Amino acid sequence: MNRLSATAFSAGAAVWPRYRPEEYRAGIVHLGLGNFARAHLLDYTDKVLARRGGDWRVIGVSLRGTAVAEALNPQDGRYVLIERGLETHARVIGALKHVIAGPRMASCALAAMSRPGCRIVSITVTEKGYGIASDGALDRTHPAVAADLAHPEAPAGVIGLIVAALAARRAARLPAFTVLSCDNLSHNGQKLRRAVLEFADATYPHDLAGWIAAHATFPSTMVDRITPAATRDTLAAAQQLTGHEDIAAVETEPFRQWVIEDDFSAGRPEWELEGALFVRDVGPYEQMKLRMLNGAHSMLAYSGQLSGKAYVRDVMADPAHAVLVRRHLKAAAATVRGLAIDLDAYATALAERFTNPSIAHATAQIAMDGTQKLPQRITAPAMEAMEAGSPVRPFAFALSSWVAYLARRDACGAPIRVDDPRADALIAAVSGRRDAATLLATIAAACPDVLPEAMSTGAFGARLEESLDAILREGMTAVITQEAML
Ligand code: CS2
Repeated sequence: MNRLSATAFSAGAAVWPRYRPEEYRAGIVHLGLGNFARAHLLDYTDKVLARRGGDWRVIGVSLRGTAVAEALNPQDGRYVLIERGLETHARVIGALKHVIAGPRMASCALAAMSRPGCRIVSITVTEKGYGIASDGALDRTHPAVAADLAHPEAPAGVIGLIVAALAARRAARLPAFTVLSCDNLSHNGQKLRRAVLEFADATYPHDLAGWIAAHATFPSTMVDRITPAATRDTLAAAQQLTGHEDIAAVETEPFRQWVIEDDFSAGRPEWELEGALFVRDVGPYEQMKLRMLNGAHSMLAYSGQLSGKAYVRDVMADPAHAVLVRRHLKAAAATVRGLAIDLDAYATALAERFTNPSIAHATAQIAMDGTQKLPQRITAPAMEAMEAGSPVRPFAFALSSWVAYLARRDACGAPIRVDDPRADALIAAVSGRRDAATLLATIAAACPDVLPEAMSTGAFGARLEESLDAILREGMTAVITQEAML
């Protein structure tokens, strides 16, 4: 069977580009071309190109491995996006121009970002990919940041690349691009700006930081689309839907949302034509989404993993567990301020999205990188709920589920390695310690940004210990049933 490409004849049930992608040049360099970017930024951009045209195609960058380039470049950047809801819809995306991928390609990425046509550098590298500490400062111990600080002329990390590209643009008298972070960090643009300026200050003379501060913009964004990792089934479906082999196909849900601060230094596609919402302050939207959707996700991922549920939909199929999801959504909603949105309706819609039987979203995938995710998803709302006197039990349950997940043992009684950039510290904290009080104390000492003193002591600390103790003694399934009956 032939591979999908720019010259492939349209076949199958998929919708093929209704414009000629090759007529347009690239205007966006996207760092971190994973499934999410392919289901979100590229989907919006592709639809706007089909309506309006413009030099806004996307050059994708993925410096971790060459697989993305090997999949997409022979396909001329084409891939099929499969939306799975009550019905299945598939569209061949034409907005991706080509991909620069692999650890040795950082200089090519830098060249693409330094070209006159690059007007936006957008980013989805996940929370851990930046090198930004939870307080928003540059994390100089982050491996990519440390390497780029030592060799700022040959960067390979996000912040180093942005600074070097902006330095090259300034030297060439080119305008600065907009830096558009699309990851689930709170105040993503604002934090990235601070870290970029700190890096520029430490590495480049002649006040590059001042030039960046004056000319580049860093709008914050809230992004949303549940996009599981592609599987063999995805590729089989892609083949059936397009009549071609596509090894870069992505599956996603029908829902999508994008809220963006309208602050672009060098223009932007009219994403609002496709439903993106441009606002002055993304803060409240981002609180709503991070605390409700992502917070509930993290809770159900750890408790799901510990009660034998491989997918989010399996959690929702267990009535008691689904009660805990709704309880979490309600407690999180109580901490969201400043939005004229019906949060009950938003919570109901989230529970429906989690239930989607056609989306196989692995709880193991969401459980990854807890130390990077929990501060904005659970810790921040829990602290605010404590101060406001609103319900905190759901937050305590989420955190005790995480600690119990970290403390899992294999058949030989050894701790199971977790996927987290701070895995070493976490494993050291849980090894040999089996009672709830000691586990909580060691985790709090290792991760004060997840479990600050105010939460590991006092009334919240006592609730946390009681909850963890119950999970360790009675097992997660029993605790879910008990909690749901309260
Ligand atoms: C999930 C998110 O993996 C995770 O941690 O919570 O990727 C989530 O699916 C997206 O943010 C949805 O927009």
